[in-house]
Amino acid sequence: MGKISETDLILNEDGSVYHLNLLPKNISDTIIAVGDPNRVFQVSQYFDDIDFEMNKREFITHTGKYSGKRITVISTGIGTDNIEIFLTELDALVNIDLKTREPKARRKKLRIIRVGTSGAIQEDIPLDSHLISEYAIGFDNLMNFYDLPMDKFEKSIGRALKKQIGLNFSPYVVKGSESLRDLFKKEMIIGNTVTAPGFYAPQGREMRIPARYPKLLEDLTYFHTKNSDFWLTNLEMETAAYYALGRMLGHEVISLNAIIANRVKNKFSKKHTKTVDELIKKVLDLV
Ligand code: R1P
Repeated sequence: MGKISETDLILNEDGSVYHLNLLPKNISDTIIAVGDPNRVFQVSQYFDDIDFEMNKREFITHTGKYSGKRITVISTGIGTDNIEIFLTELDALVNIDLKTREPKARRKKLRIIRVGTSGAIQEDIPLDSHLISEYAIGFDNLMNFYDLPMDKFEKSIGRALKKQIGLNFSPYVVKGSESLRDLFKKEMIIGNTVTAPGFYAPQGREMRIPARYPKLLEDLTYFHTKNSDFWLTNLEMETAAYYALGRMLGHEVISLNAIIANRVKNKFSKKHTKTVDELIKKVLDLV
């Protein structure tokens, strides 16, 4: 690969990447990613010091130290389209020489940990628990524009879901980082997460207009493969894009979910800020 053009890799006047507005020196190799921009402050309040702050659009960044570890926390806003921008620009910061616009010969691996909120779709997953996404299932169309390598098992889950729900596309299925899963698993439920391209109909909610798949939630709750113990556990809006692009770009990525709703019981947490806070503290201590 040669030089990347000015319109493919857009840089700001100070040399920073276009949307994140960051230079390579502004980030650590360990990144905590959150959806809600306010959650950046909820994380960095625990830092011993903050040596860098930036905000542009929904992407707020704080870099600092926690117990001697340098950590960056960045918000992404909602949705897989934002995650594409986020991961591509983060990767450019470490794996492209921004001066020569050429990919570096030695690739760097980042550790990226999503600390998000999510709704459980199994009755026995308690409100205010913490769940690690082992696999992610993407109902969005981002991966129609990339050639994501999937193994036989991942492809079979996608096909089975297409059939069961009667979708006119196969969802993409991708596993997260095993080493990061093992780092956090003592403290959390392990599950498989459905990433939806919207909050309402794509997650089985109906308000004033009818949804195309009225049985979506039920189909997801009862989806189960015969030859393996594979259940779907929760719904959110980013994890599949994290895992898919993480795999393609070669970074370690894991998604951790504060379960703030149970969709089967129709219950929403009364202490969701505390539940997220407890997740943040676990992550900071273990990472
Ligand atoms: C929807 O309310 C948002 O909350 C969840 C979903 O993935 C979506 O981004 O995660 P965050 O709380 O991390 O944003």
